[in-house]
Amino acid sequence: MSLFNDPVPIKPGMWLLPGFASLQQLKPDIDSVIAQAPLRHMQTQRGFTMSVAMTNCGQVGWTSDRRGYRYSPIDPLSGEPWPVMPASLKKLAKDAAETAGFGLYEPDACLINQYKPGAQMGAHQDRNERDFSQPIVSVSLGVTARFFVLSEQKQGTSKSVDLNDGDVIVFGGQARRYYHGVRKLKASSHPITGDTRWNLTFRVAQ
Ligand SMILES: O=C(O)CCC(=O)C(=O)O
Ligand SMILES: [Mn+2]
Repeated sequence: MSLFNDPVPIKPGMWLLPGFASLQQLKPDIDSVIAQAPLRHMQTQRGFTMSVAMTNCGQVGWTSDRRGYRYSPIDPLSGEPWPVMPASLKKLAKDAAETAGFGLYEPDACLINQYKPGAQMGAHQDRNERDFSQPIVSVSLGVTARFFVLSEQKQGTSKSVDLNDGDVIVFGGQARRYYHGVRKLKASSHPITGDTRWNLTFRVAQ
């Protein structure tokens, strides 16, 4: 492993792995997941439509509708199981977790987020998973976005990090319940993804 990929601490339990992921390697497998389970803008319980378009692969997928957030083994759009998590994606998540000091990571869910200019994700905790001892691995591809993190409280001063193509964040331990989100994506262009940012969020959900 090169020095370039040495983890950079963001907060206790939260690590940035600069340039750890390769868009060229992952994009065909992301496209294949999307061909099987199309991106969609989910509804929240309160009736808002999310600005980020999402889909999933893995044994379970994260979904939201007027009944709330949950993991489901079935894609509600198709009534079929979510696409299998491609080996390339799973390997990347396992390698990233290990590099950040979390060994034996076996994610069963990968949420794929697509951000177009203006899309954002408000401050939230990832808390629909059963086992909080397992970290989250979050991969950024394409256009740069500003990620922010708070603490276990939703208020207070946030710390911001610009996430560039290939950057990976791993958060576990005390950071596992930290509130985090993504600021409104600025209009910008990436040679491969155009105006788009992709994020892959791996979890051990069940
Ligand atoms: O897009 C990102 O960088 C964060 C995504 C996220 O926090 C989530 O999907 O829960
Ligand atoms: Mn999250």
